Amino acid sequence: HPEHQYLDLLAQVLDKGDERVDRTGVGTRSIFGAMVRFDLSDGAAPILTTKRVFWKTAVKEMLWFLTGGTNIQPLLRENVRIWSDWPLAAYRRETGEDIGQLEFEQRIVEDDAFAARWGDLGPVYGKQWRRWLGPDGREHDQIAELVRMLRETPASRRMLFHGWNVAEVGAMALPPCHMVYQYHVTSDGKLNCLLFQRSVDLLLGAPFNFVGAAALLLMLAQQADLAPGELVWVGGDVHLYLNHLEQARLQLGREPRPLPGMRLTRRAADIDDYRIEDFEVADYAPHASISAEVAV
Ligand code: UFP
Repeated sequence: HPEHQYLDLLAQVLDKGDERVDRTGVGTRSIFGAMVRFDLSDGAAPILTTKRVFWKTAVKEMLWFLTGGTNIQPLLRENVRIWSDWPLAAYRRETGEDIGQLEFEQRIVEDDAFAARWGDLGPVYGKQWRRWLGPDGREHDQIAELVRMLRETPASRRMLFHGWNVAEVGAMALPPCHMVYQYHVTSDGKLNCLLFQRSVDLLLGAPFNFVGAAALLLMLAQQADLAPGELVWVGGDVHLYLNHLEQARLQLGREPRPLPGMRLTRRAADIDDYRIEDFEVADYAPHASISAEVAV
């Protein structure tokens, strides 16, 4: 079962990870360098079954990246709250006001001026993917260029897009974790993706990142008239936060169930035309969800 690759990694980090204090102050156990491969060609999706993964949230996040947006307002309007911690922390720090998360999120949703002032994350993923600013002032749409290459030069070894814009990393709420996506087309028309993720919260981040990358692979394959192939995921610093160890042990005690299927229910006109309703996940019967705190 492909999920054993993830569980083995979880066990390895739990048992053998190097323990140290990290940026967040929470502390982690970590290993450096790991690979997980998922075959999507038979319709299976890398949505873990040993706990419930809220796959729609991950797909909505991916769709939001594709819009090129960097403000959390549209995410919150879709009830996606995974990016709220950073703007909230900035608001509290700069105003000294001890506002609650729900109240902060509500103000972002209802008040456009407030959202413009406090909801922006800086030039994160969406900006770099769709509007990477060149030295001549021209913006580069890496996703559109990728789709063009997949169609026109599928044997190319240059089909990738990158989030790590060195000149702008300092202005981002969080530098890209899922950093570079490279694509590869086989002679029989299958689309493979290799995602390099420099930093991996193995309990909370990775399961989401698998789903986002798979959703993107399905969209790109459809746009280039290719069949889904393999998702190869490579992690750099792969870690478990010290307040996630119990959850990891709980998950490791569970037996994986068959992976669900994921497919697109409609042919979209272009890469900007996808909606959450276009994604269908079938036969997902996971173990219960496992809650854990995000380290900010
Ligand atoms: N992280 C992920 N996946 C993501 C994301 C963040 O695992 O998609 F945005 C985690 C990795 C790490 C933290 O625990 O967020 C980022 O911290 P740092 O920038 O110090 O690596």
